[in-house]
Amino acid sequence: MQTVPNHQVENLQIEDDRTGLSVECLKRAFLDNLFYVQGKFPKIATKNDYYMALAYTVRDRLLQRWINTAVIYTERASRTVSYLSAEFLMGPHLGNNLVNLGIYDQVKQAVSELGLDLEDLLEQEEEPGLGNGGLGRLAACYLDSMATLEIPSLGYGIRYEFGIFDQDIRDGWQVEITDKWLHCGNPWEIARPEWEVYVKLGGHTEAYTDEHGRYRVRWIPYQVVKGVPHDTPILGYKTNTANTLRLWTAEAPESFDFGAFNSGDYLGAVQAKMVSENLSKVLYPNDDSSQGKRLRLAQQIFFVSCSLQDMIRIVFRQNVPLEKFHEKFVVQLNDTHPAIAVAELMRLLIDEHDMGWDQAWSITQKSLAYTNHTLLPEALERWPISLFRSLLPRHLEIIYEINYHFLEEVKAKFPGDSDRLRRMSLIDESGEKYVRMAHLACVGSHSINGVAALHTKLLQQDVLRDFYQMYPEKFNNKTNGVTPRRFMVLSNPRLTNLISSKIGDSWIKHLKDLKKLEAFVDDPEFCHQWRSIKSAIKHDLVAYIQKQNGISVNPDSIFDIQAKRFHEYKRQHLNALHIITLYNRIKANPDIDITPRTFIFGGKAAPGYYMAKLIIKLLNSIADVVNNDPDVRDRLKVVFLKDYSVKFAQRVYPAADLSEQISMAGKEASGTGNMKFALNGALTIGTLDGANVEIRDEVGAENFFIFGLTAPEVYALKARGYRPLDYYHSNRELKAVIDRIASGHFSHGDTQLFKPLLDSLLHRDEYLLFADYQAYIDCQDNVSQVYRDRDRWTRMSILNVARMGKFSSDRSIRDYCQDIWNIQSVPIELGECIQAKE
Ligand code: 475
Repeated sequence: MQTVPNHQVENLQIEDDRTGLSVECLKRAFLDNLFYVQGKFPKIATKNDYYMALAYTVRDRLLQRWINTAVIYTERASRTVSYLSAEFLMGPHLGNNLVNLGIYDQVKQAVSELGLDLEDLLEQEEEPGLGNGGLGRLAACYLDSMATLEIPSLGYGIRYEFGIFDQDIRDGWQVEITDKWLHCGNPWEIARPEWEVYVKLGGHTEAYTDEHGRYRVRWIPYQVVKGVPHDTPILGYKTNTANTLRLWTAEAPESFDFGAFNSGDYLGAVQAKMVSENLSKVLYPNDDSSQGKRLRLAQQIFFVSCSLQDMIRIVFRQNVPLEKFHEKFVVQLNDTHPAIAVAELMRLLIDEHDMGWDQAWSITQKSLAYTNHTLLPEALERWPISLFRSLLPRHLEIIYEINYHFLEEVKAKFPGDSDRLRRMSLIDESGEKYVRMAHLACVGSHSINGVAALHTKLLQQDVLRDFYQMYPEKFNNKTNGVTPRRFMVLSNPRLTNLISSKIGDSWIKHLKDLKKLEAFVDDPEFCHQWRSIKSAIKHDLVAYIQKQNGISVNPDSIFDIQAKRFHEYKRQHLNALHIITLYNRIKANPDIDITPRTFIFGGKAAPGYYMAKLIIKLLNSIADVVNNDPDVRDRLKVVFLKDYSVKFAQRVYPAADLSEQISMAGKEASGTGNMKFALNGALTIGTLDGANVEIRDEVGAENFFIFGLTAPEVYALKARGYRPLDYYHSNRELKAVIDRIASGHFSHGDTQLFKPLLDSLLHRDEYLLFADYQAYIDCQDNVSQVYRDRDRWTRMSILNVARMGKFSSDRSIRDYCQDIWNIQSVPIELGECIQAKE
């Protein structure tokens, strides 16, 4: 569709009621939106109507910035980061936009003068759960930081109709419920049907000779799907920059099945429509595993092709020659989920835009950069060749050709090393043939990065070792970060205000400024305030737990929290072994002096991951027994908070005393929850894994509870031959814990229920719980001791926060900009373009 220049429209003044920030103006605008957009008046309005009216009021204020930003980027054809991710775990938009617009307090007052409560309205928002965990949330933090740093950027992904499932707990087991996040409408997005694109799937290819006598390939697809972009503005913190998150929905093209319609096969045509729409129907709920499902590959090519075609459209619209695609865009691949971009960009340039192979390859490599997020072998994506060919016949041909050139390069660099060729090939030919997506991403990108120093080192030494030897210059580390806007300013206003009252508020944009807090660590008044705030927040969580779980919790106990996806490598069950150890000590000696603790868990398990679900059942079973045993006398409480989400996380991080980061060393790529907890003043008990290593380096070993085997020790132990039974037989407390579970004590006498879990520990223990058990218990005993010295604990807490500056996602993004993206900020002035140009 053409845009029509219209000077009358250009000269329109944007009305004040859509931009004004005074309380009076906000009230007027709110009522106006309630009436004209939501079609309600106060007498019959529901809470959701009020939420929607407020959301539209806030969106109006974003639009002015959004349009200004788009105009300036277009006029200047600014270099742009394109962040391709199958997941964006954005969390609720309303509160975050209020913070970033700087109008939280005005809006609170405005709605309160209308007899409403802002917290109530915030609670009303259904969050877009378009991600599983760390990887999706990281993408969201990065969008926030790019906007805040005024970096032109587009997030590209899928607008799943159903995001990550809602979790219920029934009889202690996880039950999955579909997430209908769109059922009340989504006020934050604007559909852009005028920028729809088409994606081909299936069918076959044909070679032909074009009018210049060149060899060409034509792809005759079996199916064509339409992608429609839905845009959400991403506002920076106190800047005018509003970037775009562009999510694609899949639809059937109107024309495609006319054949079927006309032949009277109405249901067949509708069927084809449903098949198309399936592509953006549901988020795959697996975190850290890949199952090689056809629909998943179709989702990947769908959003990658839509996004690359969209970028090419933008290149043309801005009069940039296609040969300069890589100067206009740098495309960051968030794991291998979008790695098909390597073949798709080649295909678009060669087949659709007549470019030669060498030039297309050079542009592709210069444009793409790849971030790896996992060290788990089962998470490395591979697609069976037969499946790949049936869905993407042309891409397979292109991949074969890339592979041919690539293996020639390897041969030239390492002559006579056929084993290396086999290991590095883009095609795994050891048994059934597979396409290896990580290899494709490595070959097709100019940058390969891990997400924490240790992770990058392990990639270089182990998982991607051959590629490191081949292309050492491509490898770099970009330690993850989190946005302090959502995870401090919005979620922890009390601590935010205390900090800002002492050191000003520059830290919100320059997190390293938190360092200034160190000057107050010996100020008793400040320490007292610090402690009262933590206590007040804990009281709030106590009330919530009472309401949600009907469990009364002692607010003076240690709030010991593990909140993350359930996975054996993350070892929630090691935490369980500690709980039972303390329980056993109480049972053996009911008068024992134990520092009271509340163990809080939150997190989902992949629906098909039986062991993870059994661990959830175990925790809930322990909770039932421990919380109701009169001997325990409220010294221990175990709480499983169901349906962990971003909204929920914001409530949990500020209340934590102790953050559990206890993965087996060498498995957690980085972790980002570890950063959010520490930023909110929790102390960490953790292994030397992922970013824990760097957090400890920053906050100081004396302010961090470290335990367990290091990554090299893990490898060494496994190489020696690990025998978990030896630990069981030689460690009295460990044996008692295992025996207690095996006896049916937590399962109403059922000795079979947890047997699969116990068998796996006793006979394999892949994640070395038994090897780390004693070190963990000793470290926890030390935590309990230290907690009794409240002044010391508070001091450690303050120093943790003061020294967390490195872990802002702003720092991560600055590093990406400098080392990978080669991009500068583009500040946005308000009013210079869409307001009257006389
Ligand atoms: C790491 N998700 C964390 C975080 O870098 C790290 C995998 C397959 C399919 C769908 N989702 C996934 C992940 O691999 C993932 O979330 N990885 C996590 O990325 C951000 O902090 O250590 O486990």
